[in-house]
Amino acid sequence: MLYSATINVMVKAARRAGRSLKRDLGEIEHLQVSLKGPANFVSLADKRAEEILYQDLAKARPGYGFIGEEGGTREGSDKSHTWIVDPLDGTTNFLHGIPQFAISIGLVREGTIIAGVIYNPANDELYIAERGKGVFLNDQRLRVAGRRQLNECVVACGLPHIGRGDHEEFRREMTAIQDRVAGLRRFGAASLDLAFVAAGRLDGYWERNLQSWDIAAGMLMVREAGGTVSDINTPGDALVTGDVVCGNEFVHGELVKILRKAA
Ligand code: 2AM
Ligand code: CA
Ligand code: CA
Ligand code: CA
Repeated sequence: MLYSATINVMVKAARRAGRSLKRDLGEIEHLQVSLKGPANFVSLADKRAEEILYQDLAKARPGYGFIGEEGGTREGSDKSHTWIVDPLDGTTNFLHGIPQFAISIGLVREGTIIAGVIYNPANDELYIAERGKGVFLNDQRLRVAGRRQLNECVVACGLPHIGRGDHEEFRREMTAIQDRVAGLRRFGAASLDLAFVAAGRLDGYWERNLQSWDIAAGMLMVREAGGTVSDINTPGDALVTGDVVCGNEFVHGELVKILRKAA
């Protein structure tokens, strides 16, 4: 695959941050783990990875804005381009040595996600998407799964975190979906859940109360794989609301129906 210069910048940054995460993996006693809020852990691993991503991305595209989970928003002179970065998505998994975590980099131009890179350094899986050009996993083009029987589908979700979201509503949604699908999963890294839908590993996925850095890159990947992604309650933009549901067109439609009824 021949990728654009921008994708090459993103991939290089993701791989360098990935090496940092791999060095820190299993070194929990040296990582100064703390809580930002209820059940929201942050560690030196998150901060080191974000600093690498900021350094590399800002150096290559000096004017672009930068939104990172740990460093907040840094304005740029170019008001139309913004990086949206999660340096470590799945911190809880990472701190427990569970190899389901990733670096997620999205690039937004005038409100539209135009490029995304998600990299899991634990298994060296690298997902690359560019608007209108498709999505690739380690250079293999991806396509969402084609299943049209919900009872054959494997669907993932995210659980509401302590102190956030409507836990009763989630239990109603989960029960309603569980009754209709072949399998329900909860992996704990939103970016990879979306990438798995793009890869056809998962038939669908929903989660509420996410942040733009969790989903910017992954949402583009689902779309570029031919899937549908939207807000749960309205046809609106999940990047803004943080309530995301996706799958192939059929699965997405079925999940939306069940979730709205259960809410
Ligand atoms: P993180 O690891 O970058 O924080 C899993 O449901 C998703 O929610 C992950 O993408 C995770 O991203 C995020 N997450 C984990 N704990 C959270 C919390 N307490 N509040 C909000 N988001 C959280
Ligand atoms: Ca976090
Ligand atoms: Ca995250
Ligand atoms: Ca994070």
